[in-house]
Amino acid sequence: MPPVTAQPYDFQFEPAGTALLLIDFQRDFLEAGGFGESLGNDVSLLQAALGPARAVLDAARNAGLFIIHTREGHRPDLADLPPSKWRRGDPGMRIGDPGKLGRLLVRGEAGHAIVDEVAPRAGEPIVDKPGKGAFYGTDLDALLHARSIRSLIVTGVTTEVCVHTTVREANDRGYECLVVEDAVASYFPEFQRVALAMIRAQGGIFGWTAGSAAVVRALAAKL
Ligand code: TIU
Repeated sequence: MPPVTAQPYDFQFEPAGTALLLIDFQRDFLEAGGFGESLGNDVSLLQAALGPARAVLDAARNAGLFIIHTREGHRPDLADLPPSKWRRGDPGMRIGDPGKLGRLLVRGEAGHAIVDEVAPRAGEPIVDKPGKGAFYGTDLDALLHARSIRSLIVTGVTTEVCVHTTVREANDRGYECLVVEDAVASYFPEFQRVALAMIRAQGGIFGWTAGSAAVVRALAAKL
């Protein structure tokens, strides 16, 4: 089985024990008028991750990997929203306030949906998460345990927030994480660079990183 050519060294994985995570590819983060823009960000920077993420998603589907999508968002009554999270950002555009894509970061609103390019298919679980990490307050660990998953290939937005938090949570739970460099994106180019460097530094302190082409090549070789 060929490994993925990765940093700090090759990433070994078995398809049956590996899941692809697509983190928070939601309109709220990628499109104008959503939560990401309400925080003052240029959301167009995140679009670059969609093509590579789609390529990895197609290859993972072909290879039969377990595929899990996540969405960050809150209950319509905001009962699961800590006041500390609500208070951040522009006081005129807080979580739950109406925006061009519906109420910001609220489940069921237009902005909460995953963008068409990487939309889930039937049979691919969607994990709704109230926090930045995909393990906090969710059944993600149970979904992975039920399939004896030990390795995660990780894509999504944003690199230094929800991707990083999730990879750190996964690493402490014993999962081996490969972050796909061009299938994750940040609103801040310098954070993108440094966040990826932080994962693979110190002999892979949180995991591995590799480009989407290398991941697609390894997945195709396993067919
Ligand atoms: N603000 C920011 O960069 N990200 C988030 O708030 N959530 C995710 O990363 N999904």
